[in-house]
Amino acid sequence: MSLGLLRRVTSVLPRRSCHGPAQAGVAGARKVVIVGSPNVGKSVVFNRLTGSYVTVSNYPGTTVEVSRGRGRFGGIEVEVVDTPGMYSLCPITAEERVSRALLMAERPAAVIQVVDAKNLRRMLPLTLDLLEAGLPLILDLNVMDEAEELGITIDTAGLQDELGIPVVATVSTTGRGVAALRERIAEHVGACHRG
Ligand SMILES: Nc1nc2c(ncn2[C@@H]2O[C@H](COP(=O)(O)OP(=O)(O)OP(=O)(O)O)[C@@H](O)[C@H]2O)c(=O)[nH]1
Ligand SMILES: [Mg+2]
Repeated sequence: MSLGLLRRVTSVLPRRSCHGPAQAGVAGARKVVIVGSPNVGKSVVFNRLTGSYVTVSNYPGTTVEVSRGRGRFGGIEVEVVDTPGMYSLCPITAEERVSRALLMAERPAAVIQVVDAKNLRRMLPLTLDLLEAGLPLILDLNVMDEAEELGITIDTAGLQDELGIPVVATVSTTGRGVAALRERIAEHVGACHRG
């Protein structure tokens, strides 16, 4: 997908807000929801963002497991949710249905889409789906170590401008870039807190 096309698409997107899609919310802590295709490092990112107390439970009515932990961003405590892998917001698998339901029901203050930086082009359609849904998105270009080994360079600032959302590069296994990711999350959670 060309950046020009991305610009045209994003220019007509609804304004993103943590008060977001008009779905029923869950009372209590603010939420940060981690989404993305299978096997891109979502759970490693989740572990980096949360403390040691994590609960794993089946999503109601399914056998799909969802992990929840607590994290503190900019002094505000939030619940962080690790979702099963999804390719699209139009669900086909039970895992995708659960991930979509979580996104729509929990009114997240921030949604982190973790992508494998080696396969960015394949993962951007989900980015556009998430933006079109009006979700407060942060794009995490993960597995940057392997992308760099392959000689792949990504214009992170350019992508950020085109998409109009924060874009960070991480190597979640070593923790590289995670501080920047935490800062972007703090901005979203803080804005939601004030708004
Ligand atoms: N080299 C490298 N490997 C990574 C990085 N992040 C995650 N991995 C590896 O990628 C594999 C998948 O990581 P997970 O966190 O389980 O991925 P996931 O997205 O949660 O996978 P599903 O829950 O199955 O969709 C593991 O072997 C991780 O160690 C990274 O930044 N660099
Ligand atoms: Mg996982």
